[in-house]
Amino acid sequence: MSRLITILNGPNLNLLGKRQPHIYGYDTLETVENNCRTLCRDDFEVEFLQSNHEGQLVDWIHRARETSCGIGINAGAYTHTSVAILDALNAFEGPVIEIHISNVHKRESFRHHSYISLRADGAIVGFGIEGYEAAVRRIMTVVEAQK
Ligand code: CA2
Repeated sequence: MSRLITILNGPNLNLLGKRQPHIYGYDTLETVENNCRTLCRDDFEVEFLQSNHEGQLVDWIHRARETSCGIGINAGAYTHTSVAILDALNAFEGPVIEIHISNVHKRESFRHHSYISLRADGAIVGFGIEGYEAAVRRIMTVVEAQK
């Protein structure tokens, strides 16, 4: 069984730590990636990806069908718009955990609906960047239980 966990990040998350720290904090995506890798130690591997393009995220989800045991996804604004990402996730068989750094339910109403949630096995919102480690931890637990 694969021991690779795919963490996907959608549009604008490359700006993490560089803009709007009052919403998203001061840590960069590189720090988040390092935190996830540290958590996995030698037990699992992490591939940590970011794209501003919907189709690229879809392609990575397709690839994960062959390579990965679980997906953590912060689809950014595509969370609220993308049936294409939902369809791709529906074709992935392992655990899918949805991540949002901010508490989307406390924000504008257009952020309250998530297409990703129609597929996700769990969701973490409003825990800041700690949500990524929680997602990785959950995927490791689910995958270990399947052995
Ligand atoms: O809270 C989250 O993680 C979001 O997925 C972030 C998205 C937003 O559209 C979702 O509604 C909630 C936005 C990501 C933009 O990230 C930035 C980070 C720093 C500076 C500017 C944008």
